[in-house]
Amino acid sequence: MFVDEYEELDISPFKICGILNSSFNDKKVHYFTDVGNNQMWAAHSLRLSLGQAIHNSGGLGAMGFGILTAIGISYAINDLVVVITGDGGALLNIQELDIIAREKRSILTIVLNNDSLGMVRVFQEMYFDGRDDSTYWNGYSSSFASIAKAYNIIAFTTTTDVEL
Ligand SMILES: Cc1ncc(C[n+]2csc(CCOP(=O)(O)OP(=O)(O)O)c2C)c(N)n1
Ligand SMILES: [Mg+2]
Repeated sequence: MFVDEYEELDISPFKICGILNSSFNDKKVHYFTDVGNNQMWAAHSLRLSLGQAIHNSGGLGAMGFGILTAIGISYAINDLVVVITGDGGALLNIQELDIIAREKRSILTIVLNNDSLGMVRVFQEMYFDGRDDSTYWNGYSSSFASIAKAYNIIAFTTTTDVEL
């Protein structure tokens, strides 16, 4: 069992990973994360079973890694491909959704949108008296689901684990 640090929320990274764990328990899955809190949450709470693996950019910390690496690996394997990325990392290579669409790659991409460059914001809270310069603002002008739909990808936004 893992401890859900955000138990009070209707949806949390821990709940999402819990749903992935139970939905894909007996399936071969390659998970990909980006960089930031999304990477840490996935590492904490994905429980890999036989035939499952998780990939990230490790110490390189290359934001934007998740979606495009998943596309590349999807050509090499026949297993399920699931990306867990942050909003910041997703935006660095959002144009790759066009490759997913036109090459008809079957890739489940989950954007954990906390409207924030979360990991750096946390450092600013810890070491810079909460001066969250450039890491937190009042949300985006667009929605990730709308961007994905513009690329003809099936997409939705959810704020509850029940709906997910
Ligand atoms: C190309 C690049 N730019 C900046 C950073 C520094 N950095 C590390 S984590 C992070 C925040 C990532 O934000 P987001 O993708 O929304 O993930 P979250 O931490 O919110 O889950 C940043 C800016 C980096 N690792 N790589
Ligand atoms: Mg974020």
